Amino acid sequence: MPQLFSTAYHQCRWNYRDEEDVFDVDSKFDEHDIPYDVLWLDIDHTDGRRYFTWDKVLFPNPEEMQNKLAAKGRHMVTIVDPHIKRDDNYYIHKEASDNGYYIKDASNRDFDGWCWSGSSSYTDMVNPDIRSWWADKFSYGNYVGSTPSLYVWNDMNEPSVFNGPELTMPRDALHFGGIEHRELHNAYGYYFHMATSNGLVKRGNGKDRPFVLSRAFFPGTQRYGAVWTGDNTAEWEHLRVSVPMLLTLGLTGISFSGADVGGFFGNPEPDLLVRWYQLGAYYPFFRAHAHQDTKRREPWLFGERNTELIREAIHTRYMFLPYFYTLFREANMTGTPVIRPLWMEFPAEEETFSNDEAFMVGNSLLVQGVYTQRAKHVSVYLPGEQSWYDLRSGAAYKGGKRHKFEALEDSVPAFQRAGTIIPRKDRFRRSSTQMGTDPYTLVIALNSSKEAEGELYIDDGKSFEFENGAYIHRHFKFSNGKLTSSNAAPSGVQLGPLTIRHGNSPSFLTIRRPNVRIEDDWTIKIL
Ligand code: NBV
Repeated sequence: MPQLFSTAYHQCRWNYRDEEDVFDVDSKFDEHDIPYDVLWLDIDHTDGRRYFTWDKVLFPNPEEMQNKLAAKGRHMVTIVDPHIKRDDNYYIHKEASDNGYYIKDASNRDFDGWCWSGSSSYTDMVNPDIRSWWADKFSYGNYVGSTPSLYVWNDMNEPSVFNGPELTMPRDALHFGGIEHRELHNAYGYYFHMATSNGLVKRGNGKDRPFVLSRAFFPGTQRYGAVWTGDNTAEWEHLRVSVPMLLTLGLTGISFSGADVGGFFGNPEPDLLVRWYQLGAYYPFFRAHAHQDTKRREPWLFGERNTELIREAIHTRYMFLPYFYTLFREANMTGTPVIRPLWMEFPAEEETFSNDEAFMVGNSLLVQGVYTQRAKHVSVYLPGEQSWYDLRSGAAYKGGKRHKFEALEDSVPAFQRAGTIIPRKDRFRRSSTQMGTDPYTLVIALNSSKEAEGELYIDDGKSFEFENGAYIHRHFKFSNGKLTSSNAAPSGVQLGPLTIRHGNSPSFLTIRRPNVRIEDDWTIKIL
């Protein structure tokens, strides 16, 4: 189960140069009224790419920096890669080489390869003792300059070796137990991710859930953190293929995945960047990222109108956080992916089989990307027998049919399925943390029998207490003119406005202050 903050929006770039840059970006999000939860630091925040260290000139006060962000409910992520600089003055290298913790080459010497840190060795994460040693490096005492609001990014863990065959480790390199690299290459990144993730759990004495993003993965990775699809390019085609890639990952059990919003290489034209935000807002993992050689592209750099459009896209994600979190719980319990190909929800409809341009978020929302520049129209197939409600206008459209919509600038087409109830939080805040006690909005989309159902899962968003039953899981049902909430557990958060959609736009009913608590059993009768 991810921490709640990590399901919100992440701002990344290779690299945010120094503390001043960090504060500038952070405050510009506020100036432009754009929420975000996490600011990321890439390899150049370190002292010569020695991970677990800070460049003392660029980042002289890392703790203070993190605390300033944390005061607004925000977090930081720093990168920790597996290539260890072979420098005797670097404590990680010293300990690893003294203890014999490195992967060996075929002649049984510490494998020496070239990577970001120059001549490097790689710790043997297949060995549980070495994983445990690595995990200890994340304690606040060992990782100097880290604080509880700091989380981690594992890159290059395939492992990448610049001067190796196919840019990786030679097949005859030797691991724990004399096993050759060829036997476990695909699992190395997974073990590295596991060790890092365990480190974050350990540093908080097992209380808080970890957050670690990894580039390499393997079956089981979903237990350790999120993944992303690696170095894509700022091209329309890369926006389009992000959907089948993420859908496939979800189907393999790895739900918490995303693609670099905006495209890692190259400079997106504003239209592409905006469309990417509009689609990326529905990726399970939502992070913008860019290569160091690209032009700066924070959301406010493309004129007022584009800033407004990006703000709106990010805000949409924040609105749907309660729904996403409920879906992450479902994935956590059953493995059902957060985003799903249409055929998963509508297996009887052949028309859905080859459609990988649209997808379902859970069973209630259908999202269609816009994949061409200055698109005038978008064709959307709406499956099933029930209608679909346009998220923006509330208008209802028939299912089992392809529709041609005008491509609106302000969002990609998205629809709520009739017969569903989606929990939202509609108040505009700076970060997900600040939305903690905000009221919920239930959007009730009635089907042709005037019924609808949905769920809401809530916990503290952070600890493992949910495993001991500290959560609220409500089931909502609307039928016979009555909305009923069933199930129980403690909290104190008020239910906010209810919007009930029925028939064609603008026929919907909003109950602004139902005055009931989200954790209680209740029935609201609509006369
Ligand atoms: O650490 C630098 C980059 C990183 O920004 C990117 O997200 C990774 O996929 N990293 C790859 C290494 C260099 C890529 C050219």
